[in-house]
Amino acid sequence: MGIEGIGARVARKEDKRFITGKGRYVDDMVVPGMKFAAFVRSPHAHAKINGIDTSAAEGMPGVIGILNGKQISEDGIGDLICGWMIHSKDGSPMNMGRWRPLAEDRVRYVGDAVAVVVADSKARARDAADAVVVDYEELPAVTGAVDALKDGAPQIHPEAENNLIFDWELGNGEETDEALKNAAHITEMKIVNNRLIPNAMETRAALGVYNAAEDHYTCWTTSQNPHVARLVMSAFYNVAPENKLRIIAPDVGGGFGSKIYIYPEEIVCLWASKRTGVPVKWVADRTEAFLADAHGRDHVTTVKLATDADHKVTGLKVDTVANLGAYMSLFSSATPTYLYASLLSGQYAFPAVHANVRTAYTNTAPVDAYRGAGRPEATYVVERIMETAARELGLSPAEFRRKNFVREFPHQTPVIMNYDTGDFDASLDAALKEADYEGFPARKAEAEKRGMKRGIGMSCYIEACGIAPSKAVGSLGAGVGLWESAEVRVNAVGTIEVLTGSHSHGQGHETTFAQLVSGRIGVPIDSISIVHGDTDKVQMGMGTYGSRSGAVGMSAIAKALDKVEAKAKKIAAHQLEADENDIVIEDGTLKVAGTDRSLAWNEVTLAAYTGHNLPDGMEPGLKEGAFYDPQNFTFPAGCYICEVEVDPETGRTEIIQFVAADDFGTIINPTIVEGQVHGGIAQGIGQAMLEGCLYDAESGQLVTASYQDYCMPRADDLPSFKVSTTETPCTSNPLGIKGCGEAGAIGSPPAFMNALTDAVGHNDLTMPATPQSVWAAINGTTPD
Ligand code: MCN
Repeated sequence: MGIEGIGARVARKEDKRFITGKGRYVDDMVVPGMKFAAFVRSPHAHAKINGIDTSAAEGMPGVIGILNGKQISEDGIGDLICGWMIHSKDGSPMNMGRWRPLAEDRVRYVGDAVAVVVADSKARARDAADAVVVDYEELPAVTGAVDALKDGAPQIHPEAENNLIFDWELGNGEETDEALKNAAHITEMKIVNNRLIPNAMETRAALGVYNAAEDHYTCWTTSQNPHVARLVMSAFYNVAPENKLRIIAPDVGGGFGSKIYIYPEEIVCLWASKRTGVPVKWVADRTEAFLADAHGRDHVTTVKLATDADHKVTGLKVDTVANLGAYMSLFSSATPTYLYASLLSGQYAFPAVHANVRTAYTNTAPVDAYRGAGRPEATYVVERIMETAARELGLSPAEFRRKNFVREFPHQTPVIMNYDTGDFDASLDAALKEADYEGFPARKAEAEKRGMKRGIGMSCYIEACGIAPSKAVGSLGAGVGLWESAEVRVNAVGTIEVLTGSHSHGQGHETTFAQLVSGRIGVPIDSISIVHGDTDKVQMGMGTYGSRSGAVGMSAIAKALDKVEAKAKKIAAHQLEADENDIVIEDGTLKVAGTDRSLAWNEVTLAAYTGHNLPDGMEPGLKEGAFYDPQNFTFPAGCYICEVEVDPETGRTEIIQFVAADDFGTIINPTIVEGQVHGGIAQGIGQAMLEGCLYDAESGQLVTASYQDYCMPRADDLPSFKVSTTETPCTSNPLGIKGCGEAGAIGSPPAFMNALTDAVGHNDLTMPATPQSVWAAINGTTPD
């Protein structure tokens, strides 16, 4: 591959190893003497542990050790915590219950880990884990957040009375109430955002190795942010001191948020390695993934939208109950608060917005960020009610939205966010044109003749990526700042290694990050290596989530490149006897502007290391690092239009077309961006049409614990998406990038549901809108 800069459609460099089966995942790692872990997990949603009998299991073939919660406590391993402190509106801190890596006296959800067996094979470890007898005393369970907050609900943690974690608010409450009082029209809805299970292709895995000779720990793990894992395991969980702990996240087969957190299993594998004296590997099977990966969404919301006589929105009032599951996962408190309520203003100049959010413990798996993390939930609320209000007012949904768009930037919303740029008319216009919105009535009439119900719906989403700035998010309760680090190491021969704190697990960083460097220096893309995912190679980083790696990770690289280029120019100027300000870097050469005097890039890099002919006082070498702390979020936005046809005989919905017009600011690689949008839309349609995580309300059993019951979207559920982009560069990072990794999953569910409700002619449908529920909605019955 040659020189490929920003904007080039470069094929993903990393795909060669992925599609030829050469990726190296945690399960591919083999170390001498390695043994295998299997977890003993609770079959009950809520129970007291009266005792654990390991006698039968201990004698089974191949068993090396069986370890439990008492032992992990004895060794001083700390509680798992949520790192984002939220205060309730009365000023009190959130009520965080204790989460032990192995439950000691009580289990709180089906799948809660109680003990671990280490044996010489995976199968033997599993057999012995099945032979461990735990004496449980069952307790009543509650799985829904609304029920959990009712008087008399089973108490899950002594620290959280009535299971309430916090009762929090954001926005201008009085103005919103006033707007509702004076409204010409009020639209009101109850909205459920269904619970989802992440389902990354590679399940979670960990390989913990304690080296007693060096008193050193290594953990290979499926992490989106190995450095945060090291920091948290060291500073908070007391697993190992940071200087003696190496975390490696090699190739990771997708995460979608579910691999941000530090789960009990990686802690236990490291600790068990020290306890048993052997390296310990664990790879989740798919059932464990369903049971114990952090789930997503699960909000119940009532929302009111006030409009005046001129059809301008005057206020939005939102009341949400969010299910956080049995324990507070690492970022769980941020998702239903600052990542959710702060986007309830949407693309609109709403003068007043107020959100009240109550979060509850339930006897279900922990809930945390899942592709979009709060932003799909907010967009679903805003875009469902905007469409519904337009219908109630007899207006075109497009024109009602247009009437309320923000057009002046920067725009301060009533819910914290300050939108730097955007052009919402441009994406709406592009989507309307591509979807042939005007031609829809004719298509509907034609479908009716065939006995089919046709509907069209849209969503104009905005989201916030690259949480920033560190100082502000710190004051809002975040335990860490969300900057990023980079180091650009230029070799003597001119090839370049870029070390980054971002972590690629499907997003194509090895390609896009290299494009930035290739374009700036003029070095072939194959001469640039991206190094990530290993705390011994890259000192520190904040990792990948919140669609931040382009805007924040690449900006750190750009900052380091500035320093590299400045030094290279000084060297060239010295050798060419010119002023450093006259040197330009173009196509792999350093030229004196306006002359024919130049040096090749590799002549300069060689000079940097031979060190014979450098400016006086200059240190040899060419290697620079930078930390980049963004000053604002980026605000990608767009318009999605979905058109569906429903067969009233069967309730089956077919998506006839799906149009996406997105604004991601400057685009580094259009092919990668389109891939991100495609994947996101597929995930969003999965949520809207097919996927729903269900717990049995009485027993607390996970009913959807396999692919027989949990339906993921497949190719034949989806049309060929029509995607395009408009470009208003972001003003808060040097590259003008806005994040693209989550947009599809954020914008698509409301577009689909707006189309479907348009087709069936009423709003009584919730996600997932399965054929059964659509049929029932058409025929006026309630689905079971
Ligand atoms: N990019 C670009 N131009 C832009 C913006 C981004 O070319 N204007 C490129 C970036 O350089 C990067 C990719 O697009 O190669 C995604 O960038 P970005 O939007 O910054 O997102 P991140 O790299 O930070 O990835 C995180 C994001 C999130 S939050 C989830 S969830 C998600 C997603 O990425 N999980 C994924 N996409 C995923 N894709 C795969 N295959 N697997 C996952 O687990």
